[in-house]
Amino acid sequence: MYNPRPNRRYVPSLEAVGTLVERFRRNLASTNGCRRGWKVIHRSLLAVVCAVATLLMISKPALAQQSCESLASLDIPNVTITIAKSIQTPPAFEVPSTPGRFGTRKGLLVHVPFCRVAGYATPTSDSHISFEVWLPVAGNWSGKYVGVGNPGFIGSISYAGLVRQLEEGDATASTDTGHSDVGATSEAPDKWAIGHPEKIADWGYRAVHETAVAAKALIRAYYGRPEKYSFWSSCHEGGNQALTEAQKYPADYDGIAAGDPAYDITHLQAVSEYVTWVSLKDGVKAPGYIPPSKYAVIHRAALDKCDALDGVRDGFIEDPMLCRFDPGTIVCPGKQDLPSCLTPAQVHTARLIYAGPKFADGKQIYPGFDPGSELGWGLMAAGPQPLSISTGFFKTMVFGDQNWDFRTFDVSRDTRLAEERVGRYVDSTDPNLEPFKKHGGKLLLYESWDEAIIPPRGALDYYNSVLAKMGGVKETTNFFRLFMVPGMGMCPGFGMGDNGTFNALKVVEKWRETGVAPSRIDNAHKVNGVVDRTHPACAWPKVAIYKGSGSPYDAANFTCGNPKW
Ligand SMILES: [Ca+2]
Repeated sequence: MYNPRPNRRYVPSLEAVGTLVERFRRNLASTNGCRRGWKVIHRSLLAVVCAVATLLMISKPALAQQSCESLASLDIPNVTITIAKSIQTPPAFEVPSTPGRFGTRKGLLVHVPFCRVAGYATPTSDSHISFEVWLPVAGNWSGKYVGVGNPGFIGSISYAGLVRQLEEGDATASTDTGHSDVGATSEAPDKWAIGHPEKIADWGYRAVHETAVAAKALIRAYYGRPEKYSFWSSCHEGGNQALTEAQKYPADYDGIAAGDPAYDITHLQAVSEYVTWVSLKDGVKAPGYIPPSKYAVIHRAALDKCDALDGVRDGFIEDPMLCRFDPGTIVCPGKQDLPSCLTPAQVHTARLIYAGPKFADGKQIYPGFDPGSELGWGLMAAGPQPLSISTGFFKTMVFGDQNWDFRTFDVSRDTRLAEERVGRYVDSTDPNLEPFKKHGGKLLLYESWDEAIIPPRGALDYYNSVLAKMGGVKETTNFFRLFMVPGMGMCPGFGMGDNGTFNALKVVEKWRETGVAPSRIDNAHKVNGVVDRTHPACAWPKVAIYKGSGSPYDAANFTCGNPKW
């Protein structure tokens, strides 16, 4: 078994080597300096000096490998290490269970030996960003660092993600994003944010970056060399963290997969709250309330209208943006309220969900939901309680009042308030990805057309804004690609109601490591663990096109092409 030992007696420290290199740099400036010096100093002596200096400048010096326990005293600015401990297996290591909505269940096991480091970062006086960095023993290390993301306003470390990556052989890290949501409830989920703008900023963009910085310092110290590549793959808020990193900290990651990103937080929370408000503001007995039993009725009608538009009736609407479905076509006859149709008031509610919210001046705040999404409306619209995520956002981050009543929501006015009060902390909408591109980064953005909380067109909006900023398709698709995924559920393959095999991390790793951009990602859909269909996702704007024969439930019978419909 590998047993890392400090070996500092025989290897100069990084600081010492750096000082030596810097001294040569200053004295000689460059190899041009060597050539000039050639004329005035003894040739053989200077040749040796120049050769040594050049070697030192072009080759990264090997660092000493430090023991796991010695990482406790590693000096990282604004970081305190609280645990640095070698975990030997077997027996399997049981991850400490943690309470909270997103806490860790008992019985989560790690089967491989590793160095467990825990600590916290304090970039501001109000910050306390807890993190854990897990380092496989050197013989098991893939050479990669993979950051683990957080869904929602999560205030706990994602141990399940750490276990997954560690057992893949990756050095990995997760943060609680600077707050704990232990004790939070659906009614008052995010009280940590009230009166703490710096904690909102930590959640909004800083915690993931601080964690990446600490993780990389620990990696360099433990293995004696930096990671070969760093990757990020996560979904929902983790997808927003992905886009935030690409925009604000382009050197943190070499490859980033952003899934169903909670893009443009203030406007996204506005559309979620809007849907919950239009559905539930008058209670579940109001005429406009759509009982969840009718979602399937609306979904069936949408499929009847639009499934075949893409050339094959297979249960998927390949491009919902071309679907002109009006729920008014299934209005009940007379004034009846039957299970198989909608009342006029319910038609009105459904139309608002499809349309999405607008500012008072008519400008769209965020896109609405597309035809085909109906089976997922329950999270926002079933009630009787409003959606806790967006209601919690307005209660605490915008109004600072846990008693704020969602029925008073005014989407235009309150979205402006959200922009004004927290937009600078939480919104990452910068289309300029030039620094990330120059870093050599690859960005895979994927979005499920089935999203039940995040309108899928938000991802398209961001993609199109980057296309415009970066100079078009050619200049963008060599480092940034979008995949719109039909019919595979939210965050396909990401373990959230996981019923697919979409592995975005593997795709972006391959892209970064081989330089070959993905143009098609085949997915398998499972029922009770058994694959019942496969289907391709294509690099936007291409879509899956049925070849005209064979099973429509087999990806082999589709090509990626430009829509002909
Ligand atoms: Ca279809």
